[in-house]
Amino acid sequence: MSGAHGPKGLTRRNFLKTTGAAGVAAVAAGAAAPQLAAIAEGYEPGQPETQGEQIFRGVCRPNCFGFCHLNVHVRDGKVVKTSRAEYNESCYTRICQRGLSHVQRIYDPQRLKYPMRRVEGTERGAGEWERISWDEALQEIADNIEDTQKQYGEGALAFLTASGNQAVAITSAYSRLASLLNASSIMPCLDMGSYYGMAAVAGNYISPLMGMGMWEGNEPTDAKNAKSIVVWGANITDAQIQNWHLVKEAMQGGTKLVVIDPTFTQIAAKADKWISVRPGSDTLLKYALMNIVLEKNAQDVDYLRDHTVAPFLVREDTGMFLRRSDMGIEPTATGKTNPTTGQEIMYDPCMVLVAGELKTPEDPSTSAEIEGSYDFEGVKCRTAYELLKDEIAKHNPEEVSKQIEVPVDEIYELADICIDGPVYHYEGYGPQAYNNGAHTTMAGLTLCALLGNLGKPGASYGAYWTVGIVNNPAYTTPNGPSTGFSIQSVDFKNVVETGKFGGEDAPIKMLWVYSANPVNTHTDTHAWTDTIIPAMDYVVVADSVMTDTAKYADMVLPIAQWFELEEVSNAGQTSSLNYNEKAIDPLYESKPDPQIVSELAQKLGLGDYFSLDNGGILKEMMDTPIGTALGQTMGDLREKKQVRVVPGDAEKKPHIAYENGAFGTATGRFEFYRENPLPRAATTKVPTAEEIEINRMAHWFPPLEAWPENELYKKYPLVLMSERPRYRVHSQWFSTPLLRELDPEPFVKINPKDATARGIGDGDYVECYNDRGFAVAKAVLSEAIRPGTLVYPKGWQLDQHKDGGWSQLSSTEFDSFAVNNNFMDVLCEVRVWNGGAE
Ligand SMILES: Nc1nc2c(c(=O)[nH]1)N[C@H]1C(S)=C(S)[C@@H](COP(=O)(O)OP(=O)(O)OC[C@H]3O[C@@H](n4cnc5c(=O)[nH]c(N)nc54)[C@H](O)[C@@H]3O)O[C@H]1N2
Ligand SMILES: Nc1nc2c(c(=O)[nH]1)N[C@H]1C(S)=C(S)[C@@H](COP(=O)(O)OP(=O)(O)OC[C@H]3O[C@@H](n4cnc5c(=O)[nH]c(N)nc54)[C@H](O)[C@@H]3O)O[C@H]1N2
Ligand code: SF4
Ligand SMILES: [Mo]
Repeated sequence: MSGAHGPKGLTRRNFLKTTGAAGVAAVAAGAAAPQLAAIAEGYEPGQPETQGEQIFRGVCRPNCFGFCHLNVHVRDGKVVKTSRAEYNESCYTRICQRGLSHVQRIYDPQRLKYPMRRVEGTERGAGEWERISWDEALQEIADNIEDTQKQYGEGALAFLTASGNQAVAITSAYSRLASLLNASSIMPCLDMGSYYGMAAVAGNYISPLMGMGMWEGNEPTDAKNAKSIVVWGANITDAQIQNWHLVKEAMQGGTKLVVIDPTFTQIAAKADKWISVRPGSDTLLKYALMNIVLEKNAQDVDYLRDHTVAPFLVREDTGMFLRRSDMGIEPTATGKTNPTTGQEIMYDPCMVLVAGELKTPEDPSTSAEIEGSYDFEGVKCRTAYELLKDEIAKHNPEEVSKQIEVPVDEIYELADICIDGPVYHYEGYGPQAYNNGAHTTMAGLTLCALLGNLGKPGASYGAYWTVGIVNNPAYTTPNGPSTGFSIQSVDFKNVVETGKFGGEDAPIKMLWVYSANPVNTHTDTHAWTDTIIPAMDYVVVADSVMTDTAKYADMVLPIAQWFELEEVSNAGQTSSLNYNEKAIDPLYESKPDPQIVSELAQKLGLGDYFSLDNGGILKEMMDTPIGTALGQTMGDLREKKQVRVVPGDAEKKPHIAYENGAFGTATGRFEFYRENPLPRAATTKVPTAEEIEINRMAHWFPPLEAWPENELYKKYPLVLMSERPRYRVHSQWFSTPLLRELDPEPFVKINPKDATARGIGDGDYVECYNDRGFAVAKAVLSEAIRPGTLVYPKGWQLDQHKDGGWSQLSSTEFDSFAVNNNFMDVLCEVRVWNGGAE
């Protein structure tokens, strides 16, 4: 990128001169903000911790998946530095440039100081605010809640959250309030293609011990046990930087690295092999690989027979498995409960073929065949494996090579790598961010099941991310779950436009946003600013800075930053609960979210439910019988700081997904074929019969937009993809001076061929546009970008662009089964910016 120009007094040179954590504090001293100079005064770089300095344990918790432990250094009640703290599992002792720049984030001059109300008579988004007292602010909110619910019903009040802060006290406090008020929830649809794809074929793995393997896969520390790591659209050096050392260590031990990505990313540059796949086409590549596996007779028949639905007979008339009950034998009770549905599991085995005879797979003498068919009372039944083979046969490597623009030799080479396991397939969130994205995850797992490349050290397919189950319904839902609507964020616009959901009137009229910035981070900015927000009578945003979403609020509440309250983080890739101490008092008039909720509850006559402070809420949530049994009480956490919730040990015994062929599906097997595909969540869309068929198995269909055959392609021939910024997590740290010096403004990377064809030079301001919107950014010409694509680092606030904004260009269209944001399924065109002239 050309020409870094940061705030005055903060140059690239003086940053680079200094080193590490001390460097950050030193730069903080020279930064423009007077507060920073004041707090860092007298602090020498590298100085040992002295008397008068206290160090608190902090957990850095944007959802970058790292949840690094930090030392929060405090002097005279002020944070002067953050440095790396030891994790109990030392391989997870890490920190990055964002973790090192918290001082500037805490004392950010742009930090919100007081509750602010939109000036009456001004437009939402016009930026006219008046400072008001907490009492006034909360009274006004309480009045609006009461009026809205009285007029439109309880569900007319909705809360929306995303991944701004994954922690126990905040989530529990809001859940308790929302359930008591019977409010609706606007559910985030982030990374749900991958989530749905995994759950579809491998099941939801939920157990109190494991936590919730929402995104499953072997723990990243297991990558070293693989012969090869195959990265499918993960930008690990930038987006999952905390795991790059694990990949590097594996490589030093002899593991090969292959990267499949349209872009020649940093990690692709470090790889033994890079395959530039056409955007949105990974499912085709995976089917071509399966085709080669069968051609080479490399499938793992034992694995298929014992751990997948391969031998189950599928009825041609209904698409259901042939079961013993089809023969008139009633299902019997097992006394076990399905962890996903909560329903009792009935024993009604699927039938398999043994030497041409129907048997149940549990029969110890059976050696089920995975190939074959059977005529059952005139209904043709074929094994599920036969159906998979049909699907695989549709995609031969030569044909796929043309479709995805990857030489056929490279596909064969990749197939050899996949066959020569164990292979650690590391899936990122790029391939799943298309309308067909869930199927790439289903296909990847199916490829691995075909090869028996699951459930063993080094053998994995996935994107590991867990949530420690910290659920005390007695606290979060004291009077039972909310009766409000659960609306998916990509569907919110549809609900607002129709006023209906699930056949009922659903007039959502009041929205409260916390730990989220949907105008910026969700698809289609205009859907939010022009349809959803205008349909609300009242909007509250709780945040620490004036985000794109906060700008459209009627009331903005300043929240306490992460180190200003006690918290427990319960998510991420480190398999643990992580403890965050309160280091300083909340700055200015800011308050922790749970306190805001509690004070509001007093005004709503719900005060009795909210007598606990943060520490009290945490105790209530953690010191449950199960928390005590598992050693996860607040006492444990305060003492140990980190408590692993996933069995095993990060280094010696990393978590292995689907170990011993155990899957959380209804059959307990890997279901590459499904009898009864269900959408991930209820929406305003009713799945068609064709969509149901498509969702029985991983299936190739083109992305909604990003495909050359699409009509829109003639007008908008460039696929617009985002990447995670090194210097922000989504929109967080957007105003941190140190990071802005390194990364001062929005840019977009263009292949020189595409740029030249449009008269675009390096450093020109360009406008990327389509029918939905536009964004202006600096052009960076780069051979690393696949011709026909553009790549922009995401997460800049709207007013940081010369004009427009990236999320204006994406759409709220979604796949009715995966119900996911299609962040990358976007076509656009680019031209030199005319400076805003009409
Ligand atoms: N610094 C930083 N770290 C972050 C975040 C952040 O905002 N900033 N966000 C966090 C969150 S919530 C998430 S979900 C993760 C995401 O983690 P990643 O998925 O690793 O991050 P991305 O940068 O989105 O990388 C996706 C990659 O997929 C590629 N890609 C796009 N389309 C396709 C395709 O069709 N096929 C293939 N094979 N590749 C494709 C892109 O070129 C890109 O390199 O990062 C987390 N970490
Ligand atoms: N173009 C494009 N857009 C994307 C993606 C993409 O690939 N491409 N990826 C998407 C993905 S995977 C994700 S996960 C989303 C993330 O989307 P978001 O969760 O909306 O993004 P963030 O910017 O991390 O956080 C939102 C806000 O939470 C606030 N916050 C932090 N801590 C607290 C707290 O304790 N209390 C309150 N009240 N607020 C707090 C932060 O200040 C921030 O303004 O972005 C999505 N957006
Ligand atoms: S931003 Fe992520 S990687 Fe960086 S210090 Fe924080 S948790 Fe760790
Ligand atoms: Mo995400």
